[in-house]
Amino acid sequence: MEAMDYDTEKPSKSNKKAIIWSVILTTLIVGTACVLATYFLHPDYGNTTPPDSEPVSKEPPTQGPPLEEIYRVECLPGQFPSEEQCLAKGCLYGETTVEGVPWCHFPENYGAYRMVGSREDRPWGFQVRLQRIEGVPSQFGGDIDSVILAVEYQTTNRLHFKFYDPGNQRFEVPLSMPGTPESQPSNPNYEVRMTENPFSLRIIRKATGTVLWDTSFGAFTFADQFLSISTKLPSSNVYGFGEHEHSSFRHDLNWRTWGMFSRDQPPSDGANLYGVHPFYMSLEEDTKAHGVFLLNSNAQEVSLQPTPALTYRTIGGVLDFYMFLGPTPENVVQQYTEAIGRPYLPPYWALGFQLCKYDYGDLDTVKEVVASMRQYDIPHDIQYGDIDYMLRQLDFTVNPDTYDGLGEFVKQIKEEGTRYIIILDPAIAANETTGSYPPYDEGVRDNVFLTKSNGDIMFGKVWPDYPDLPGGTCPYEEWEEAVENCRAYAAMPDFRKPATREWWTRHIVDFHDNQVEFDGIWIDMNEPASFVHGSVNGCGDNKYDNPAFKPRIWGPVLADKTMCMNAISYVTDSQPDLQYNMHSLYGWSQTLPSLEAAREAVGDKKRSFVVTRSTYPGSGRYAGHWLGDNTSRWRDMGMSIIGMMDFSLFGMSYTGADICGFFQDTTEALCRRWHQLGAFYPYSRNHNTINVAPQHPAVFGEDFALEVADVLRIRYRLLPFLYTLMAEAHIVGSTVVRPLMHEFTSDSVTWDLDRQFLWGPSLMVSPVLDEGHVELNMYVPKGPWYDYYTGAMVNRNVEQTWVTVPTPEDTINLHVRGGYIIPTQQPANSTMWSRSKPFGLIVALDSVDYASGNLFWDDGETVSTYENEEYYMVEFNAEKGSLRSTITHPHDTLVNDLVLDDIHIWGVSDNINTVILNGVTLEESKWDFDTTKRVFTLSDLNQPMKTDFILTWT
Ligand SMILES: *[C@@H]1O[C@H](CO)[C@@H](O)[C@H](O)[C@H]1NC(C)=O
Ligand SMILES: *[C@@H]1O[C@H](CO)[C@@H](O)[C@H](O)[C@H]1NC(C)=O
Ligand SMILES: CC(=O)N[C@H]1CO[C@H](CO)[C@@H](O)[C@@H]1O
Repeated sequence: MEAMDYDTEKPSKSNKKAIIWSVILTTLIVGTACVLATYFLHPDYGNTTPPDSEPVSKEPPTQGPPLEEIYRVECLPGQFPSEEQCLAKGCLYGETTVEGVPWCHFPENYGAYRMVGSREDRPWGFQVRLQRIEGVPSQFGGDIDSVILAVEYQTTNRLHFKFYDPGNQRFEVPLSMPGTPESQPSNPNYEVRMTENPFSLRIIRKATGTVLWDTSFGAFTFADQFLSISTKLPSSNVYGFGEHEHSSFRHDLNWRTWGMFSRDQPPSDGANLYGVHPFYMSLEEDTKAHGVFLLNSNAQEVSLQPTPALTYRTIGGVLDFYMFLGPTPENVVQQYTEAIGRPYLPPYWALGFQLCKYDYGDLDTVKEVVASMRQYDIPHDIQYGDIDYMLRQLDFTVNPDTYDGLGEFVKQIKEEGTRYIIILDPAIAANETTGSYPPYDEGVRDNVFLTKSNGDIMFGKVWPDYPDLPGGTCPYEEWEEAVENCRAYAAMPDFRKPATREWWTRHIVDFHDNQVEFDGIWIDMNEPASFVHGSVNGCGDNKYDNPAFKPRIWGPVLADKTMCMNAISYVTDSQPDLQYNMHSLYGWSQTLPSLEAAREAVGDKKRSFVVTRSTYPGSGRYAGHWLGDNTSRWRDMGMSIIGMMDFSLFGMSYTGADICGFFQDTTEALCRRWHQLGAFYPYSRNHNTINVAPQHPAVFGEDFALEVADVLRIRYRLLPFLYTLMAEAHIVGSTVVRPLMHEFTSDSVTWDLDRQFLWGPSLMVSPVLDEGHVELNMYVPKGPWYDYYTGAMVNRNVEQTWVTVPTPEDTINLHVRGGYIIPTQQPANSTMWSRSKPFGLIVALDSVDYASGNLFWDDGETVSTYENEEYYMVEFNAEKGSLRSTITHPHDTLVNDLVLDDIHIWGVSDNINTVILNGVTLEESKWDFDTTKRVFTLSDLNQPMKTDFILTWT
């Protein structure tokens, strides 16, 4: 008996062979059964429902030979089990030297759930019941026996499917998503099939038969603190998932696992960063695209493998998926943002250049920096105050020693055209003398903070200092000592409570009215970040802070650098829950209340501005996002393009990285190139940290300052175009920073391009990203394309090609795509002045002399101008020999004093003798035709924007 027991646990070689055969046979049999049991569940396939008889329960999976490496899905992730422990879970064990390949993995056709009963049809789709198969070993315990899968056919291109526990209301993310439809679309582009035992799900694109999802892979698991599902993918082109530092836009499927849990973490390879975006887009082999969103906020990870396949693992909530069928990448983003909410339209001035630094030291230094911007005439729309404007880093205070007069200064620069943004961290200092710091006292009174289960406030520590430090500053250099001895207790507002939102608004409005008339708010440290782990008193032993499975997120515990998972955190006023579920929603939950408070503070129905560090799907509706605390390194500058492209997929169009880098001293060469690239960030801000060399545009001397002013003037010239793109993103959900892949999807070279990007469909930005380089190997997709600076064509009728272009130190490559018209405006030192300057047009003709474009214009700062029809919209169309404008949404008062002065038409094929504007021959002094470059330039037209025009040339 002893020997036999031993044999069962550790099969001898001959035993192993027998088992191998039995597995192969079982696999064949089960495999056939699966095919037979595949139901066509779409109504198009008639009323085929599963048989009512209960299928025979399956034996627990038998152990067999390890699978070929690319088919392996990890069993017991993160546990590194021994062979015995692995086999005991019904899994297979096979050592390999290939990094990332799991040793302990699920057998083929493994399944922990089967379908029971019949499919229940509903007006919106159907649901089925899944039952855990008896005898299948549990991975981490807490398995839920009975699970419902509800499949909603929401629209032709949107499928919603959710696995949940019918016996127990589990946490669901309080994001408002489209509701259950009353009926199904008549001919959806997808089809859903299932196998019964083990249960698996397949989603198929009807038009092509491409299988978009196939979960007959790995193991579907639904336990209290471990929910997992794997799917094969139709191709290796996977984009998205965040927030991470990705070294390529297209994912590396070579066994990478990405944790998602919001964390105060400077971008580092493999780290989970500030926001959470469980969304990916996949480009199928035939270049159709689809997207998948997992609506879940618990600590989670996704593992990518070369099969190609992926596995989701999360530790709470439900498995709530939305699939978007595209079929173009832009369609996918439009459909995704239709569901989670379209990006917000920032005020026009928020597209201007922005300047910031942590620890200017004092107001006089800020004044000097602002004066140096004026001195070199560098466009400057926004100046910031980081936490050093505060007294001891306390929200809603101004340091009376170093920033006395800040309120007056802000009033003055605003009159000159430069706005002011303040930072606010969520953490509220708790150690001020009672009565001296109303934000805390009133917060206690109104019960606005995260608490322990007994109702006492749970304290962390962030930046605010204790009031009584000797000499007023922290004498400790060492981090841990400073945290312990200098940092005050800090309470975290719970922004899901109405009382908190009232309290937050009250203090924001009060600060605006009585101290500093800021224009918008920058919300930082809202992961929420803390310098102690969990709380000042730890978290205690509990299942939320110590789950059996911890996804691959940084730090030894979930509460690393944040609040305890067992902190009480409200979903709604009447629904207390836990940080365990709400943690990654913290920054998201702070965003709308901050925007509403800022709007109330600035008044007059002005849009105001919020930029946030921590984000979740839907954050784009209310705010922009900077890419975090990057370092002043060449590689970080390059990766900022990928970061922006990722956020384009996540429905946030107002993004950018800190120009010249945040940590460490920048160099003049890096900072020069970074200003060139940053001039094309939708969110264009130069910012760096404390104790590093200043890096504002004027600090490197006159030549540098004038170069920065020049490249920013290109930005300002193009602002009407950028604003139109932002408006389109807001209206239809298109991307602003657009990967070339979105426009040239059938050109497989573009699938990997992430060192160049587009603004909308038509402006290509190709920066130098490497130190010392003065030429660039640049990809030019199918043309024609025109050089922005000269209007010369680079490739009429040439197929796509790589070219090496000289790119001197002071230049960034910009190209305009034939077929498009870009609206421009003469630049100025801020948008306050540029908005009244004459407009212009760049008309880049395609190979049949056609081009079109448009302009969206409003007052640039009132809320909901599109929704309230308080905007002006004009379309431009060029054909052979003519260009006309058509005002599609007139609004005379908005454009009364505005004119169009210059037009640049590129790629004109026939020579020009006569030019007629609105029926009148134009004097020759107003136009010029360069017969070599084929560039036709008109100037001083003085054409009113409030009337249509027709321009012809022969
Ligand atoms: C800071 O405030 C907390 C909460 O009231 C209190 O427990 C703690 O003792 C205070 N610490 C100091 C140094 O005053
Ligand atoms: C900005 O330019 C305008 C003219 O376009 C000028 O009147 C104004 O003084 C300038 N402002 C600053 C702050 O330099
Ligand atoms: C320079 C830069 O932006 N690098 C990284 C900054 O951080 C974001 C994430 O917040 C990354 O995506 C960028 O690649």
